Amino acid sequence: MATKAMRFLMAGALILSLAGQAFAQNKVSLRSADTHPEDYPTVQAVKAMAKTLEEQSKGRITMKVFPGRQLGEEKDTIEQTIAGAIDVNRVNMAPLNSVAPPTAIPGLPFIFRSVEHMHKVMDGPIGDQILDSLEPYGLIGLCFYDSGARSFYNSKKPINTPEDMKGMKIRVQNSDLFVSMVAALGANATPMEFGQVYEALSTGVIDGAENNWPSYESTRHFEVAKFYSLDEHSMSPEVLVVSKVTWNKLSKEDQALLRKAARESVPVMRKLWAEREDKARKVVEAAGSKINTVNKEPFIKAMAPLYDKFANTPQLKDLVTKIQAVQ
Ligand code: BDP
Repeated sequence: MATKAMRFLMAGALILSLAGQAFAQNKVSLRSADTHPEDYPTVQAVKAMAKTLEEQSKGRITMKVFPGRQLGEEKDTIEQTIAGAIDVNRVNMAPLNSVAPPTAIPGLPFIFRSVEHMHKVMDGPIGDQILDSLEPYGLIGLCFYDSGARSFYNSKKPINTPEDMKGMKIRVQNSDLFVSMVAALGANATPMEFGQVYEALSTGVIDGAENNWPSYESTRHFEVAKFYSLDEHSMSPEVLVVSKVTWNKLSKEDQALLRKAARESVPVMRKLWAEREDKARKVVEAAGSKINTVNKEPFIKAMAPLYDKFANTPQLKDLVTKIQAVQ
């Protein structure tokens, strides 16, 4: 027979263990994927977010960032994020175009007049509408990060007009929009994962690709494709998403914390991005890249039909009109 004192102690132990379990259940540890290397602005921004999360939750929420494709190429990590095997993912919008059509709209050629225009649109209700468009497909959009403007680069010659691109094999992201952009210029689009581009350029499987300054530099593509032609055809931004499977396991409070920490990482990213664009440009110039500016008019004209092709519902057309109207 247990004595009164023993029963008291046992009840106390039970309460402590239940409280411990509740605390343990509240612990959240997240895994986040990124294709870029450790020192890239997107990776550093998500790390800043992880720090904020840890501080604001008093160590209860942790997030480990896996850079450099450790969790796979973007196509695979997107699938895994939708399935709930990866919690958080920083990707470009392009590979999400086939998942959620509204994500293609900010990537449309020359839709933004400037970086300021892009910030104003993506920071406001239109940006929120695009983030929300991911939810039916199993992803919760948290925030956008800068990605500058994407331009063509190749191993053959400077591109001054679309005619210069005739017959060139150009790598694009896994996105019909990007395939169509390159096709509209008379070149052959080759969708390929980011991690395969260096080798494909150096072996001549492709003649060129397209990206912003920091990616052209960080991948060292400039070593094997030295002509960088600043047509700046797309400003398809980066986006940070959470798996809906993970999201549904979080309390309302933790969901709010994640949203807040992500938003707070945006100005951090923008500062790092501006610095990195400058640095990347200097690195590739010093390494002998041949950079030329182009008259954008013939590019704008050649790619104009893509607006009807990709903004092909009243809702998507409205999105285009609203973006263009933002002053
Ligand atoms: C970079 C994006 C990255 C993409 C890559 C690409 O930051 O998310 O994977 O382009 O071209 O600018 O695949």
